[in-house]
Amino acid sequence: MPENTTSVITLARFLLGEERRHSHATGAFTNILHDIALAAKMISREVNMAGLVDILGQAGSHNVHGELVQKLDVFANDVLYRALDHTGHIAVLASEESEDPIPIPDKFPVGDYVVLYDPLDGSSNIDVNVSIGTIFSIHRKITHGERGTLEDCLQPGSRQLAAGYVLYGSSTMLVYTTGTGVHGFTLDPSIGEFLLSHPHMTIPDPPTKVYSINEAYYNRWSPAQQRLVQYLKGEGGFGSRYIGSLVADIHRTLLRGGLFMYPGDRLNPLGKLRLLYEGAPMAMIVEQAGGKASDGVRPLLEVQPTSLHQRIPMFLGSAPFVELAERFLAES
Ligand code: P6P
Repeated sequence: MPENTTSVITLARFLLGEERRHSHATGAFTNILHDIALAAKMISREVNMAGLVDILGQAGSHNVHGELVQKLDVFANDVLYRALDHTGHIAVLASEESEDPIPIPDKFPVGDYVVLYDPLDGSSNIDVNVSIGTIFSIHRKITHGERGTLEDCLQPGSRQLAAGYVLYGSSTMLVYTTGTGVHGFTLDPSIGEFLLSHPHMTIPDPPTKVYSINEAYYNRWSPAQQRLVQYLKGEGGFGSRYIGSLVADIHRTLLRGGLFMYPGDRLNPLGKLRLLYEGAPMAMIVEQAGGKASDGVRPLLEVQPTSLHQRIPMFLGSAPFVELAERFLAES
């Protein structure tokens, strides 16, 4: 065997290995991750074709947040629903694109798991070919009825069984954690398989001194937030990188280290990003990779959701940098 060859491990093979390590595993969990991966392959195909077919442009309708919906958004939302609705593992679904929880149709069996997803985050970047992503979060049902309810969706991030994202970039990557580390898989479109490419992803130490924030909102920030960014770009000696697509910005932060911030401001005190579909899953991933995730005051994973689409300020990345941000923000 040639030196330094790496084994070819498909996502399916890896999931089976993980399942074997948990004696109580029923395989339902493995199947859900497999179903999400199938949807990801279909979305990847459309995203990569987007520039070639008339799928770009606004679908005309608006989502629950008043944002224009792009046709790929609609496609991604539909594909994820159809990959999960009939499997018999799901009690209830929730999508960032849907106002209310999505029940499993009566004609299908239900199960014990809750899947929340942002089907295509960063979709405003589709037309300019900037990386976009799918984000997912998996909980166990906590109510006693057969079918899941809103209460099953409103669980704190600390109770997530799994979280992950798919990054549709120069390559399509699926990154997920089930609480025992973070693992990355790269899609080989020629064979339609996600292959293990980034086992046990951990944020580098020492981290790269990069901060990531949209500075166009500087004048709306609190004085403490302004002082923090002034320090980072001045005395702190940080560089700046901001893609404006959460999955891409977080993926870079995982691989290089740094500090991603989307703070609240005087117009939007809780910021723009959603706790259930963006904050909680990304917080689980970053913390499982050895980083830290905060809302500026407390751990993101401890925030108890009160509504399906509530927003949350986000400070994620290398632990020393998140702690630095918290210290600055603690000063009035
Ligand atoms: P802003 C993309 O629209 C998104 O939802 C996230 O992917 C991204 O992190 C954020 O919004 C960018 O927002 O206000 O900087 O354009």
